Amino acid sequence: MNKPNFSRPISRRNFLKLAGGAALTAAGAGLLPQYLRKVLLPVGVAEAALGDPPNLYFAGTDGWMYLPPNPPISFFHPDNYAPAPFTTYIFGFRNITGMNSAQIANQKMKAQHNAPLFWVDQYDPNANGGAGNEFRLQLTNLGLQMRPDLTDSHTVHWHGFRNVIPFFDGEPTGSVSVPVGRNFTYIYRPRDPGTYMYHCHVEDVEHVHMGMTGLVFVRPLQNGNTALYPSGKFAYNDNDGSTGYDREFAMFLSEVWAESHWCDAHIQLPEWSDYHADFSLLNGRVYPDTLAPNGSIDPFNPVRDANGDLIATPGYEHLQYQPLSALVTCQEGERVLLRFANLGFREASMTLAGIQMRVVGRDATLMRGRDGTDTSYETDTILIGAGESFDTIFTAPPYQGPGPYDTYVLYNRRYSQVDNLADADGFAGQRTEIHVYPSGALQAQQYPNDWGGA
Ligand SMILES: [Cu+2]
Repeated sequence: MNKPNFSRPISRRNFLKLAGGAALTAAGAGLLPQYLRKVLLPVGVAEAALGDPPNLYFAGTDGWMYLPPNPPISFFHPDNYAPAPFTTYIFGFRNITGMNSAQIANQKMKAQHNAPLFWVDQYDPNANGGAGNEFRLQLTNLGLQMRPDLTDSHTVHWHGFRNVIPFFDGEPTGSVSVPVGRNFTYIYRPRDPGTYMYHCHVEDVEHVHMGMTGLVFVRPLQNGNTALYPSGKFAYNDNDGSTGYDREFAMFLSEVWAESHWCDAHIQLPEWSDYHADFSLLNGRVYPDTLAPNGSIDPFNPVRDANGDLIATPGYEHLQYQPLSALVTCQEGERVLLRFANLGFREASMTLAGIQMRVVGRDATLMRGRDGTDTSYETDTILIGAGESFDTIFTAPPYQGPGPYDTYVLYNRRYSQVDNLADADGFAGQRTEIHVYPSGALQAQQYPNDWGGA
């Protein structure tokens, strides 16, 4: 934290950075002069509130993940530093909520990709007896084990979140960021339901591409209204039940350019204008790993070992740090919400073969004109640019059998992104499956991307 220097005038930007730095710890907030505290902390947030336990606690660090090693890409992939079964160096986040300090320290070099999926409720000023339901996300920075020379800070920036003040932007020249060993608590009052993505905004071409990216969504106040749709679950405040759904699945698109990951591990500088993705990933995996089971993905009920480490599903040890499955399981007749977000650098063209999807939201906005006109539409393909999100709902077709379920394919129809430069037996990319079961075969979903006991 820079020492305040009041002997010369400070610009508004430095003023905010200074105050943000002071807020880096709960104790720091208490050091703010009264007038600064009033101006700079969100309304109603006293230092006592900053000391409340956060809803989630994340750490930024580096680590290893797995991508199919065959065919190898020059000497960049698989990385010869990578401990088996892993292949690829990453930066990323981990959910350390509820860990003790020893467990937290153990998570250095244990980043995951994509970053933990999480969700928050739309802000309701009447919640908690009128106290509201602010959401607190605390962030710490464990440093980069492979690159102690890089003392980069990290931030959490909700891309598309309509709260454009430096506290939430995370871009380091105009905002607050979290240096190694420090803590910062982001406090949100989300007012616009829908699907967003989040990423670290420091050195963002590098930190985003290296894996500090994930999906976050905001649940609408309309949730719980079983008169509009029996499940009481909605994507938006639609007032008519049109965005009601029975199951929901996050579909997060990202990319890996193997050379840049190798360079970061080997203390080399990648030339970012040479960018070309070798791998296109869906929920941090490539097909057929996209179909493998979830690890512990409910951020509010995390399951870990005694050291705090993620637990690999037996038989899928290579996916220990890629816990989010992309397999969709549902029963015939159910409405299924797919929440797409793309934080690769290229456009994707996601096709659901044989089932029409209805696009009900784009970029966290209900598809409805200002005069109320319904602008939702049906399609089997959505074209998602980098930084865009889509909410689509499909109705699962009748189960036909034989077999326990019917299979439909969800894939990126851009050949280079579903194929990932592979030969016939090589690694495949952004492709997964929809499994449609007969009625009564599955349990209700416990959390997004849950298979319902399939
Ligand atoms: Cu970062």
